Amino acid sequence: MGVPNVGKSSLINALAGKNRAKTGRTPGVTQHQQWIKLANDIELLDTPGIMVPGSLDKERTLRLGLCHIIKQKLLGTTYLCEYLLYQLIKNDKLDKLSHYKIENPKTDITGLLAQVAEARGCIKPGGEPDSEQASLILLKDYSDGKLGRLILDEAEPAPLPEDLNIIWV
Ligand SMILES: Nc1nc2c(ncn2[C@@H]2O[C@H](COP(=O)(O)OP(=O)(O)O)[C@@H](O)[C@H]2O)c(=O)[nH]1
Ligand SMILES: [Mg+2]
Repeated sequence: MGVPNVGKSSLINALAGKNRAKTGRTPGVTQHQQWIKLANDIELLDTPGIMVPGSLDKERTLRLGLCHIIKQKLLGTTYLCEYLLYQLIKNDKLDKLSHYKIENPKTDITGLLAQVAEARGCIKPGGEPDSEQASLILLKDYSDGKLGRLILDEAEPAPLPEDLNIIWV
């Protein structure tokens, strides 16, 4: 069991040594429970992903969307790109946008998506940049690691156990 799109079905396939369970890069690929037989009388049950009940705060929702744990189209791809841009700025990684060979990438999402659209030839019939298409490109490139590694969570050091004794030698 686990949240969507973390590799549950892929792990079962790896253990089974064959591709019995359907896998894919978006959440909701596994729609039904499916028993998969391994050797030696062991069966594994593949299940659709489960989410923590209740509502999540806005930022957690966006983080899960960027990782394809919540469907991106449900949240809005432009909105997700805006959060991705915020994360690139916050982590001092705007230079990763050099992937698109854009001179002076804009730091507002409307401007940036127009630049990506032009760089990738996504132009609507009237000649306007297709920002929707550009947002899909940006999100896919992030997922594929083409914009570098970006940790979305705030990483806090784990507290040390109270009874820990450190002996310096
Ligand atoms: N990089 C990487 N990708 C993985 C790994 N395991 C699964 N994936 C990919 O993650 C995506 C989701 O995998 P899937 O098995 O369908 O996840 P599920 O929804 O939890 O069953 C697929 O595109 C897999 O190819 C892994 O160990 N490393
Ligand atoms: Mg699955």
